[in-house]
Amino acid sequence: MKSSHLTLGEFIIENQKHYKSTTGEFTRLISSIKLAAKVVNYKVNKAGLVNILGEAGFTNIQGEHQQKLDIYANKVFMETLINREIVCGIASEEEDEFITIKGKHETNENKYVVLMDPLDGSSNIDVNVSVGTIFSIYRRVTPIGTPVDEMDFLQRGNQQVAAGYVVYGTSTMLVLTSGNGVNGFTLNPAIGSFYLSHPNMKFPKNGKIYSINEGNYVHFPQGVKDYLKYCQEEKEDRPYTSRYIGSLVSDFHRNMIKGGIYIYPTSTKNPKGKLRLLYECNPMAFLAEQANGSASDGYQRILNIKPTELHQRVPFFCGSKKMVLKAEEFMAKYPEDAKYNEEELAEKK
Ligand code: P6P
Repeated sequence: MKSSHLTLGEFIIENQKHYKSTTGEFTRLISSIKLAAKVVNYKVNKAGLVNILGEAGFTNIQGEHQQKLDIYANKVFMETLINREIVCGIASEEEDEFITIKGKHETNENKYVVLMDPLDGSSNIDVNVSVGTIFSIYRRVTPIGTPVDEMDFLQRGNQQVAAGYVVYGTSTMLVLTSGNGVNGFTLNPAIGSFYLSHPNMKFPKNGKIYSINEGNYVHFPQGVKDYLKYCQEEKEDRPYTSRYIGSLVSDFHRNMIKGGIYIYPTSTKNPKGKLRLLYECNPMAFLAEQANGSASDGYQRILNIKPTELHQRVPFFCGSKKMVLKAEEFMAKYPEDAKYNEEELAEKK
């Protein structure tokens, strides 16, 4: 069967050995994420037509106003995963604490936990800009059959079993890795199936696009300011192009196809950065590395960072390997800025 006609389900079956689905649990888990993505996709694409836009009047643990679609997307992914009893625990940007999933008989023999940002970039919905879902999958580290514990979620990113995102854009795509490269699947809404459209996705080694909110320039650490000046100076290969749409998944996706770097650094406004380590930076870093890109906090590999709390934030430099390396060269001149989470680590001692 020509690979371009493979559905996501067929692709996983064909690549069984890579998808660790000894008991089919993993396949069922991806299948439930696929279903939830289709339901959210339908709502996101209809958002302009029904009275679901605008503030829901609640805020999440980040203190961010929750758009109604945030809440809706969280509900869809949670219910789909819980109803199918495929995982033993879930953590979400929209939930203050992690959720333990009990089985029918009060025990749950499943071995995977899922962490997710159900609708990232949701402030873009009202202006019809792409948004996305980000997910990260781990094997639990506590005994199967017992209630999950925080340590099942506070695992380093290099322990991820799989990670991916859904980008609800001009077309809806599910981009997935389980440690053997990155593959992109495009939804055919007429049929309701995701088809392999971007096999073996790779970041170009270098690129000419940088994605950062330059409105925060005065608040950036000096290393970031120096790197931005480097990107903007008149040289044979520069200035680069600035492209930032305020939606991590969309900026990442474009940069992976065209080559580029995405940066959300610390700033005086966000002293630890804005993006969350567990369900934004780790999954995107896993995808980046599997696509020959890289991801750091400006100083160390994102996937090596030991998490200390569920919603912790880290600075994020991610994209074409040579661009991330160059940015890190500028950051290295200011080692004091590497200590952005020092007091957090001190508290944990
Ligand atoms: P700012 C969306 O809220 C998000 O988490 C990312 O998707 C996006 O890249 C970033 O924050 C935008 O943040 O501060 O530039 O508006």
